[in-house]
Amino acid sequence: MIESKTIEQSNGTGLEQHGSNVEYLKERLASRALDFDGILTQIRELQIAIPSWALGTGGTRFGRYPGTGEPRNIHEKMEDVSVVNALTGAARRVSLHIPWDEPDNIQSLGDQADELGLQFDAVNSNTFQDQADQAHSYKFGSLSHSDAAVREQAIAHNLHVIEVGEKLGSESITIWLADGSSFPGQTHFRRSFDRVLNSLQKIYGRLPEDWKLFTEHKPYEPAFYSTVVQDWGSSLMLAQALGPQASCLVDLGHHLPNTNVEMIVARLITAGKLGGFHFNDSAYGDDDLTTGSIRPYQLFLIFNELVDARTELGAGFNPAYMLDQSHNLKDPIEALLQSIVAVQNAYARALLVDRGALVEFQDSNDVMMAEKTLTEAFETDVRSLTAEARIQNGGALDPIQTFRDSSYREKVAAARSSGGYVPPQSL
Ligand code: AFD
Ligand code: MN
Ligand code: MN
Repeated sequence: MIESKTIEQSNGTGLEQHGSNVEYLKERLASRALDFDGILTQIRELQIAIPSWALGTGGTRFGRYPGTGEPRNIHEKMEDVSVVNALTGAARRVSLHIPWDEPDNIQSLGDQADELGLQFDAVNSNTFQDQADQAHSYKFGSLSHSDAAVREQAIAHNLHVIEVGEKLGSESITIWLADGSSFPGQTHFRRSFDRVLNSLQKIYGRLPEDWKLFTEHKPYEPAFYSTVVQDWGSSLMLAQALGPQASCLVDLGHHLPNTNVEMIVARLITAGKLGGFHFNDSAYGDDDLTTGSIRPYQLFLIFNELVDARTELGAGFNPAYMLDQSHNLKDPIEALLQSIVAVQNAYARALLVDRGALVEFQDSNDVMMAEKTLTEAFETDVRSLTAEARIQNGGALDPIQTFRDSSYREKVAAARSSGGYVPPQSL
């Protein structure tokens, strides 16, 4: 069982019911020639990184309504991540945003991570905001800027982010650029793109040997007319030009409405350039809503591509998973727990797809049965399967309820309002 100093695990009376649910599902899966234990192991191995910026209450450009007991610094955020990990057994890694969560003391952050059983995932650079001490503004771009001095500053920032990550044991950097234009004529499309590639080449040239570099595309916002890394095609061009350590990161919210994201995933797999995901959900744009809250079927179809690719490509096919959400209304810890469960459920369902049958139906053009092969898996109630994976990983049967029962938020609210970082032992 994962130890958290602040969460008491009480899977309680629900366990008995859970046991019979598991037995029932086992029988059902056996009748479909599916191996419950093998699938369970795969779900237990799924890890989803938590970004440091997801622990505080998010906001919109219209306002922010902070909750009580929000973490005030990276140490308190680490403590919150350890709670998410304790309840799910699936969130061992933290993705740092620099400079928002740049540690004053890298050593003490590393020590805290060790103590909490956490590790560091991709580091994220930020050239979409000006920082107090910087010489040049990013108002008109960063890695694509027309002025070489601004580009150099943005390159130096990315190199610094890599340096911080190296000290903490990260092995990848994710670069999302706000660079773009809001009016026709504002920028030269081809030259801007060339400048981004050129700048990225300088960063890539200094990338540690065992590191990966992910480029994240996004169609609009904050630039409203064009963005330099607008779509997966642009991202793929960059990754291909950079080299083998570069690949594309798919943020589910970074597509225009009705885009077939699962097909993009398949294309990037074919190109050998699918680096990872930022999971979230959206109805319109980069809404950063809870994963699986709007289009659970799409999430399943994405995992269907991933499971299919893994079946063919083996363990070497290993994209990075992270939640990139903004929690405006929900308690951030609860929203993260909900998202992890949603990802686990989508993955579990994808593991149930009868791949042999699917290929046969596809090849014989039996549209109905091919589609039914997917819906059969999607409509299976896998909740007891993913709950079992969590329990076996030391987590909770019902993470949100267990979190509420623990009164963690109330406890930290008291400690956090009293000022200073309060180590968890004293809660
Ligand atoms: C952006 C991107 C990117 C970035 C994050 C920062 O998705 O992942 O790091 O949000 O808030 O929209
Ligand atoms: Mn993202
Ligand atoms: Mn985003």
